[in-house]
Amino acid sequence: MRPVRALLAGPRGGAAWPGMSQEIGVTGLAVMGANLARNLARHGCRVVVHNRTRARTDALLAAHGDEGEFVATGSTGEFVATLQRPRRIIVMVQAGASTDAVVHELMDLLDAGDVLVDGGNARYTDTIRRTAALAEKGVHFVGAGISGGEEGALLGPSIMPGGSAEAYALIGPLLESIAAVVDGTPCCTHVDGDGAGHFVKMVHNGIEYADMQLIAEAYDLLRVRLGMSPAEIGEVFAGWNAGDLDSYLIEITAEVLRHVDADTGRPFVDVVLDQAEQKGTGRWTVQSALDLGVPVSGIAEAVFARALSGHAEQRGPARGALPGPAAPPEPVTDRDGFVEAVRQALYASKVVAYAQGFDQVAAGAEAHGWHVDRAALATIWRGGCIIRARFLDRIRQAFTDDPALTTLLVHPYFRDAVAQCQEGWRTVVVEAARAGVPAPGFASALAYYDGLRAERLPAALVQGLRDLFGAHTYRRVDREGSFHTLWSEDRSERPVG
Ligand code: NBP
Repeated sequence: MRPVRALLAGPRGGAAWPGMSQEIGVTGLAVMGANLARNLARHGCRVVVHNRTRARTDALLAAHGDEGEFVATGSTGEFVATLQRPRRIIVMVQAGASTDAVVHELMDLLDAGDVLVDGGNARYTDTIRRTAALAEKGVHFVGAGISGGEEGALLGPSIMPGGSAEAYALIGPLLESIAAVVDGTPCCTHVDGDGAGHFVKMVHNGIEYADMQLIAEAYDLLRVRLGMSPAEIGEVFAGWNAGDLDSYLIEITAEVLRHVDADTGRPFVDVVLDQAEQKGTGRWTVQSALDLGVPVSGIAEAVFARALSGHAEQRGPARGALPGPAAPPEPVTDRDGFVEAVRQALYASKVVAYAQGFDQVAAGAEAHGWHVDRAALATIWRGGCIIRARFLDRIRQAFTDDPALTTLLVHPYFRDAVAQCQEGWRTVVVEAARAGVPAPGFASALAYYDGLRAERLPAALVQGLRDLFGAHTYRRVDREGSFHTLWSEDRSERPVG
């Protein structure tokens, strides 16, 4: 076996675990579990590994067994029996029924004080349920959101563990040692109790949906309105990545747009079916936001845009039947100006999407009695995860300046940054509508911004309608209390309650 110390810390890895005697079990060795196990081994852990199908375990050891100290086990019983107490186990299996099956099997074999970490993309309500069930046995259950895909799992992900403080004391330092590191700070923090970790991971994924939708709209507008090639747009994105928009998603957009299909020689984006798929975390985010009453319109538009793209049976007939603008839009004469306007629309809409996501985190925390430090969350999203971006440092600063900030949009930095983008943002939304190019992310973000800053909203009329047809009552601007108008009688007003 090669000396473990020589293999420590990949390019984004954290500090080595101090003791070298630390031990952890990983069960579920598909791409994420295998890479996490390797990351742990590279950081000096003795990693006891297990997978339902033994072949995966053998493949991991054959390919990477020399990267650290691995102990292969064949059955769940052997896996648990091999681990030192208190046992620390990370489960990396498919979320849902598979996680329940694994947790159920392990539950009977674990003892009070053991820590079971679910690093999969579990629904946070499932995590709350599992935490309560394992607590009855005194087993600590930690629902940990892990972001960064397979590369992140290997080189340093962003980790969002929930669970009790006691559990974090047992597992946190170990997780911090394998997380990405930004400015010397590991991208891992104890989010708060039971489902808090998976809740914020869900919102993280929702923001990721919104971010990608906005990027796609920017690409589409540049392509349709300016006739730019994907490779040229890739160059634009690469340029943007050197400024305020600097982020992983902008960086990989440039890469995907420059990619050429080897078979046809055509731009890669032109040979990919235009129907985006989803695994569910975006949908969960919107469902939760609806329950919480938080308007995450950017995330919702992104989820719906993917759904619309997938409805081929509607898109086909509509393509020929629904007319677009009567006259083709005027060609854009100021091409550089339009590119800059699209950049502004992208930046401003992105700030709105992140602001809405952080609002949902605050609302979820309040509803579930968690204390989630939004500055700490922005800190651990700066590296390792899919939404890592330069401006998360600004978000961290904003919530550090004012932990009770009602919306990111009113923090002076973001207020001014968005204000500077406003003209381009409005121009792009108008241009998109005129040209018949769908830009639901840009348009709804702008509508949200205008809704927030409006002196008066037409909600007053909505209240009037509700009172007329359903006697739902209303409040007045000039008096306390609730009122109802006798619409079908003499239209006099009565105080209610
Ligand atoms: P998958 O989500 O594809 O799951 C495959 C693993 O689950 C295999 O190890 C498989 O064992 C195991 N498994 C299944 Br399926 N049913 C099982 C059962 N009833 N009992 C025991 N094991 C079972 O793996 P992944 O893509 O590595 O993702 C793992 C987790 O991490 C998921 O929850 C995923 O949502 C999450 N995640 C993934 C990413 C990503 O980029 N892929 C990023 C972040 C989080 P087998 O080998 O015997 O079939």
